[in-house]
Formats: sequence, structure tokens, C-alpha cells
Amino acid sequence: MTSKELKALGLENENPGSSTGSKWFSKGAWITSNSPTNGKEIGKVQSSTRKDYDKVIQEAEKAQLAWRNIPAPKRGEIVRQLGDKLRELKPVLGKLVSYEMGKSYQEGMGEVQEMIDICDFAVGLSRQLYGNTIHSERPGHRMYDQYHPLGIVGIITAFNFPVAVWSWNAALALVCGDVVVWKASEKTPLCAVACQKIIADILKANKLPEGISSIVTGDKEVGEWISTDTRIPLVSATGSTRMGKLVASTVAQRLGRSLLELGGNNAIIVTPSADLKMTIIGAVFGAVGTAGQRCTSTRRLIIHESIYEQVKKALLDAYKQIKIGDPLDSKNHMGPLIDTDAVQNYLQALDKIKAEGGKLLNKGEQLKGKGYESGCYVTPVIAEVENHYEIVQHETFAPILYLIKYSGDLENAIALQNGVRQGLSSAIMTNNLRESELFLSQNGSDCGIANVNIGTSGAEIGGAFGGEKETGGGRESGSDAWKVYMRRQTNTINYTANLPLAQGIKFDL
Ligand code: UN1
Repeated sequence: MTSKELKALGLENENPGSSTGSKWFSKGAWITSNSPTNGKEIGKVQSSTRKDYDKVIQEAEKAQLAWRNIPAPKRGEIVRQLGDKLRELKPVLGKLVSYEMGKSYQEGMGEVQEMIDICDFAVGLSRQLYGNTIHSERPGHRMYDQYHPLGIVGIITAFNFPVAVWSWNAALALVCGDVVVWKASEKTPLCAVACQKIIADILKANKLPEGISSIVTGDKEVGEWISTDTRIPLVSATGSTRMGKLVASTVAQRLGRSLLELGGNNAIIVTPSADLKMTIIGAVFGAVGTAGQRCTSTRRLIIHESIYEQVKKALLDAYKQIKIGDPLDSKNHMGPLIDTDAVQNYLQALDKIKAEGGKLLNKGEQLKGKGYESGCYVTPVIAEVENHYEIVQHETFAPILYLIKYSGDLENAIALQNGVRQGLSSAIMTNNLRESELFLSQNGSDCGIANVNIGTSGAEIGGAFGGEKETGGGRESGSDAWKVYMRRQTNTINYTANLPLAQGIKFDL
């Protein structure tokens, strides 16, 4: 990535990491962002101090008073402009995502496309923030419910989708009349600065209060400030289950609202009638795409014993084709892990698999030599395991795919699929109607996402995104996920000269 390309995104070598709109200020420690692709420094971002943070929140509070009085379709117009700007910057922002995070350029561009799609969705939504009308039990009375803006939305995001997850939250929150304060992962701070510059320019050009969109930079301490802050009615957090439990309990202490999108342990059930070609593409993309660092990455394949050996062989053949290297080079399928700590986690997971009795079907190692100088590249691994292994029960954010055999009926596979603490994404490969319907029924998958003849990753923005159990229960993005960003009010209006009480209660004075 050239310095000209970084400049096109408004990035300097040294960037303050606290802003309200286009006003930038920071006094905290510097964070260096190194690319996992080659280990080189991309730039520095300065963390927010508590004082910087408070300034951001004060500006956000002021801005919200103005923003909530702008009609929702006019707020939608601002989000439309954001989508347009993202269309223009898609190649260069996609490249930054790829360079700072390490996913392939195709996937980096795909991530920016998700931002554009959610902006389009939010623009339409800005005219559809509907409540219900309700028939009152009392004569001459009318009832309805309506949705009002909530206030400040705190957004905490992870490194793996360094721009899209912000936009899912921000585009909806903004049309809902909220203002947003974003704390991005300290592993991908430049992506956050770039997005903030884009939206700040739009707010400025439209002469809007700039505190409508802000960022604060730093580690988990900044996340704690957000979680404990009673000025922030909603905290939307994406990341590990460990982080989510902390956020959830802290926000619950003050009876705030949290929207959690946490870890997954996603499985594809491969039934005897599965189309094997589709299965292999879906499974391999799901397991090695983004180097296994999507929360929807395929972690487990639950394969019927009658086709187990065949699937295993086809997968091993496919894995031999995978090219690992610079994600900006389009001939490579898989880039690096985010940092060398992630490589250590991957290596420890491999040791644990073996210690628990699992079998690695190909070599799992950290790659060395030319092109791999950053130390972040590893080989994707396939392992034969049993579902109850401790390591299998946990999400390892790396390209490790577990093969698990099932026998007998689909119910047995579903029990294995559901037999983990996480509940984000799931899939079945089948051409049997009975099996697909059972999988989607109340007796089927217990996940927030359940797909038929598609892998576990790559969800479209139009559906609500999130999952159950330790995935946190929140829903972001499409469908009616917007409702969490608003406060609901029930209104009852009496247009008579009498005051009849509900439930027929008599109270005469
Ligand atoms: C995430 O990994 O946090 O479904 C989000 C997908 C993407 C989003 C993943 N649309 O894979």
C-alpha cells in the first residue's frame, strides 16, 4: 500500500485517535499498526485519555439533541452520501482492510461492499421506522406505539471486520436518530481513522454537528469507560465471549442495553445426499477464508459415516491447492493471522488437539522464509476429533477445521451441532427435504443463522445477524435489528369527554 493511497484515505504517519467529527485530539499512548502481511509499520494512532473520552461524549450528547430533531428521511440522506463515498473509495479502503487486517483483497473489497449495502438498507429504513396501531378496549380511545431515538450508541468492534461491523451499527443508529461513538480494535486502528474521516467530511459538508460520529482509540480500558458510562444507553459489542461477558455484566449493572455479537463454533452437517462439490467449496471457504478469523468461520464438519472417507479425501485434496501468502496478491487464497500472538494460540490449539486424542491430517505450522517474514502465516489444518474435546468446545480464531463423524439419523448430527456453548452460524448440506426442514425446525439448529446448501460464513446484510447462547443473543444489520437502536413508546389517546378506566375498573368521585 503506497503512501499516496494512505493519503487518499486521509491517513498520515501519525494520527490522533480521538475525534468528534473532523476535530481530532489525543493525548494518550501511541499504538503502532504493523501489517501482518509483511510486518511493516503502516502508521501510528494515538490513544484517547479519559479526558479525551469525556470531551467526545460531551460533544456527542450535544450533537444528539440536534440530530434527533432532523427528520429520519433527512438523516437517511446523510447515510446515502456515506454509501456513495464508500462506492468511490471501495478499492482503496478495501486495500487498507486487506493490508492492515490481512484478509484477501477480494474479501477486503467484499467488506466495503457490506458497508455500502447496509447504507442502502438504512436509507430505505429511514422511511420505514414503523410502529403498530392498536385497537383500544375503551371507546373513543386510540393506541399506537412509536420509536424514538435512544441517544448515544457505543460501538466496540473486533479486528476481523475492521470496517463493516462499525457500519452495520452506525448506519442503522444514525437513521434511528442516535449518535455513535466507536472504539475499534487496537489491532486495526487505521481502518477506524479512515472511516471516521469519511463520515466527518460528510457531516461537515452538510453543516451538521460533528459529534454525530466520533471515535475513541485504545485498549480494553476504553471499552470499560464505554460500558460503565450511564450517558450511553446502548453498547453494541462484537468480539470474544470473554469480552462480551465483561461488557454484558458491566452494562447490566447500570441497567443499560447491550447488543452482543460474540464467538461462534459453527458447523456444517454433511448428509448422505449432500452435493459434494458444493460441500467442499462451502467448507473450504468457510474454514480458510479470512484465515479462519470470521466469527462465522466453519470450525466443525459433522459428516455422515457413509460418506466420511470420501469427504475427507476431497478436503485433503482441496487443501493441497490452497496458496498462502500476501493477501494483496490475487493468486493467494489465504493471508496471515492478525499477529504472532494469534499464531501462538493456533500452535497451542494444535498441541491440545493431539493431547486430547485428536489426529492432525496435515501439517500445522508457522510458515518461515521468503514472503513470510511477518511471522503471521500458518498452514490451514484439518483434524479428526470428537465433539466433546475441550479444545473443540472452544472457538480458536484460526484455520483449523474439525472433522466429526455421525452415524444413523440426522437427529444425531443435530445433537452434535448443538452440543457446544456457542450458537452463531450453522449449515446443512442435503438434497433431502425432510432433513432440511428438520434442521430448520424448532428441533433443529439452535443457532441465530441456519443455512441450507450454503456454508456458515458470508451472511448478507439483509438478514438479522447474530446468535444464541454464548454468542450473546444480539442481532445486528438487517431485518428488524434496528429496533434495538430506538426506545419504544406506547401512546394511548382519549378523544372523549369521559375517563373510562381500562379493565372496566370503576372509580367514581
Ligand atoms: C464477523 O466475523 O464478525 O457472515 C462478521 C459473514 C460476514 C460477517 C462476519 N458477513 O461472514
